[in-house]
Amino acid sequence: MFENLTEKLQRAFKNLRGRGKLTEEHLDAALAEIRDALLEGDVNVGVADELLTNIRKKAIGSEVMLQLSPDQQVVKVVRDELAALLGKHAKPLFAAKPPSVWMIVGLQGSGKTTTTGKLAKWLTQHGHRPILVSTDVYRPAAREQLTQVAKAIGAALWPGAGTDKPIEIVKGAIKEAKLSASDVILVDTAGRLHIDDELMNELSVLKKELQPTEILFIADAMIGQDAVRSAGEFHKRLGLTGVILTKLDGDARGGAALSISKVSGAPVKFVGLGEKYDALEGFYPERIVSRVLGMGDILSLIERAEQVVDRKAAEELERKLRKSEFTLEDFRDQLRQVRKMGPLEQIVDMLPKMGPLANLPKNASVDEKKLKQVEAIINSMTDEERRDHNVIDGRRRKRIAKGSGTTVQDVNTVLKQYLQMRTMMKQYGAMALRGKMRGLGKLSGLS
Ligand SMILES: Nc1nc2c(ncn2[C@@H]2O[C@H](COP(=O)(O)OP(=O)(O)OP(=O)(O)O)[C@@H](O)[C@H]2O)c(=O)[nH]1
Ligand SMILES: [Mg+2]
Repeated sequence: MFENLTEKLQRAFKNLRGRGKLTEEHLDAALAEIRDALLEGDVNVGVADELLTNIRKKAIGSEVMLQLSPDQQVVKVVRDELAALLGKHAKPLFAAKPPSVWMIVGLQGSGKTTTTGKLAKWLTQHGHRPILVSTDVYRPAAREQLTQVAKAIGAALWPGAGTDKPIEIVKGAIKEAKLSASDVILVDTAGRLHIDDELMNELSVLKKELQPTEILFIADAMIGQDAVRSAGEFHKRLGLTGVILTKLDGDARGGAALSISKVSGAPVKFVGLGEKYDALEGFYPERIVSRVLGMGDILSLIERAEQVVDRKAAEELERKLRKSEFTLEDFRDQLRQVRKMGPLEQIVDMLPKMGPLANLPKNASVDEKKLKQVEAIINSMTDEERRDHNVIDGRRRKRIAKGSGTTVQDVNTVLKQYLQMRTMMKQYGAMALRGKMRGLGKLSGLS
């Protein structure tokens, strides 16, 4: 559903790749592209601009995450801000004492009746006993339509025969629910515009009498920003508990999904992705964000980096680098951090083979055993040796080799790599990760 947006965003990120450092100029160029992508994706202008302001602030103000390159850093900030925009996953609400009443409201043709069927199916699958009732007394055959829906999914239905007063119909359904131990009453309503006072008033009265736990606005994603606006109007008038976006299967832009909860003030609870009754999904912001960014691999890399990065240690390392105090001890800490990120093969696979990592062989085999060996060699040194490699003469090298079960040649290789890494990291200054990643590449060449 976000195909176009995803493609454009990826282009914007790509232009940041291979840059040594994130400058404001590059960032602004990327942000302009991101803005275009959002607007073309039919994201509400106000929402898009607020999002960009936040992204800019965070991208510039953020401490450099050592594990991430400039484009990955921007992806991370965009991901965080999109997640903040969409909020937390909102669960459907049930009454402490059943039956719960869920009112289904919205514009004409938005998918209310179909969604009522989908919800009944979802509830049944989650151990509930729903009963359906239609209060659409205006459109001929509307109630018959819901009867057919109930039949198709094998759900209970209250026909409400003998009256055409919505409130009477629902009261009958509540009685029936108590008799038949149904725990959720799904109230389908007639489509209406928020400016239709009489019909809006009908909903207010229903709300007052029924005390529903859910008033769900059914929004047709295909009408984009119009759906967003009417959700806001309904919310003002009725106090919605949630929004269900339908027809997302037919919407390649997805802007409504990104703006509707922010603009309307009501959380999206479900999305409809087709005409069938099982085409309903809970709305999970983090999944949506992953879909929008379409970068599963990089996102999981970012998550792993976040898990292991010890910010304090990173800052300390930066300070040392600036002062060229990077010792063998630090070298070992770096190795440990890299190893904490998980099986190295996986990490290397996730990295874009561009920029500083372009030199990594395609199927870089990073040998965990070799890394362990490096660590063993450094472990066999004395504190003094780890702090100042200059004291490690021939005799000491022999001792270290013996202590770590390696050869003098292995010890020499580690010292050489350490010195190379130190030089390189000095050159890159604060961009410590690059050094680390290169160190990684170099280590892979150990075997
Ligand atoms: N592709 C797709 N079509 C949907 C979805 N939800 C509903 N529809 C279709 O939208 C049309 C209108 O659906 P209804 O459920 O009758 O809409 P409604 O809001 O009850 O309409 P009124 O009662 O007349 O206001 C039907 O053709 C549905 O099959 C969806 O998620 N995806
Ligand atoms: Mg209907």
